[in-house]
Amino acid sequence: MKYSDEVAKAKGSGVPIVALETTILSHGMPYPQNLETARDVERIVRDAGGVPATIAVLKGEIQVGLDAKQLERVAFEPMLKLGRADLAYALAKGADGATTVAATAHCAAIAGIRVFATGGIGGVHRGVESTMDISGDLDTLASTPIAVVCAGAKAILDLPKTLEALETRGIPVVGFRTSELPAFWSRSSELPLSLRAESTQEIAAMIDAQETLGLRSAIVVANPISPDDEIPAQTLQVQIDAAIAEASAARISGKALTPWLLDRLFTLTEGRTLRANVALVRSNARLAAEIALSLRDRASSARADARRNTPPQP
Ligand code: PSU
Ligand code: MN
Repeated sequence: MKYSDEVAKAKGSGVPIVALETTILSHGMPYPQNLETARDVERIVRDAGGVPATIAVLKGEIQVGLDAKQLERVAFEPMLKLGRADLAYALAKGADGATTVAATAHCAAIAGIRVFATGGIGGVHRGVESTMDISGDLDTLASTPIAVVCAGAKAILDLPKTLEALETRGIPVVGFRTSELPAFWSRSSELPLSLRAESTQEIAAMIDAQETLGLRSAIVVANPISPDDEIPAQTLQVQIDAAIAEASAARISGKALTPWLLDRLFTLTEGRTLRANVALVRSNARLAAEIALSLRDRASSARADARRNTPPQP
């Protein structure tokens, strides 16, 4: 594992760090919009007072934080799509790979990073009855202590089953100022969430409590896309159905399915889904940085309390 200079320094000085994934760049968006988005999202985290740790595997080494050259490489060069199951292979082979939510969460947690921003997590695919296609993100999040800020799960998935699968795995899904699971490009899925937070302080308290309780699962923070950027669910429904039918007719499956559907929707909507995707990732990065700052504030006030309560040594 290698840290960028910026991340290494932040680790030493307690500056809040936000992990960022790279599959969304290399397999989820076309070039050059992916590179612009990556740079933008990193700047948003820095402007909020945090340090971005964009994660990828380069020449068989896990890079936590990428320099400008490395970021360009991830956006431009062909990369493997690395889930958690593929990490060891990429390391052994000395390969290049972009990390999914699962692999990024795992690497970030090992690096001691507690907050991670992405677009949408993977979940249960439609037609799971015949394909058994359930994203590895779900099982990883069940056993990886990190807060994942996302705009819910992609609407190309079976969202009711995804929510059930999260519940079964003991992964809390907390709506940020919403009582509904957001549907990625759309604010609403009409699926109720029972957990809701109004502030980043509440979420930070939840992250600390989860740790104190010895619970090893992630916390999914569901942050709806802003009303200005959303594509209403009904508008997209026809195109999503068409894209899924085409994918199935073309026998697209496995790792290729999610990137294929995202790319097809980009074409079918004449770029609207990509614009919404970029907007929601930016918004998630901002919220993640604010949560990381709230966590740091809790830690410093806990230290101040401890000092006050410790009698001076004779
Ligand atoms: N969210 C996006 N775009 C993406 C993804 C998520 O906005 O490309 C990626 C993430 O890396 C996620 C992966 O982990 O899709 C899930 O892929 P699969 O369904 O094959 O598990
Ligand atoms: Mn899959």
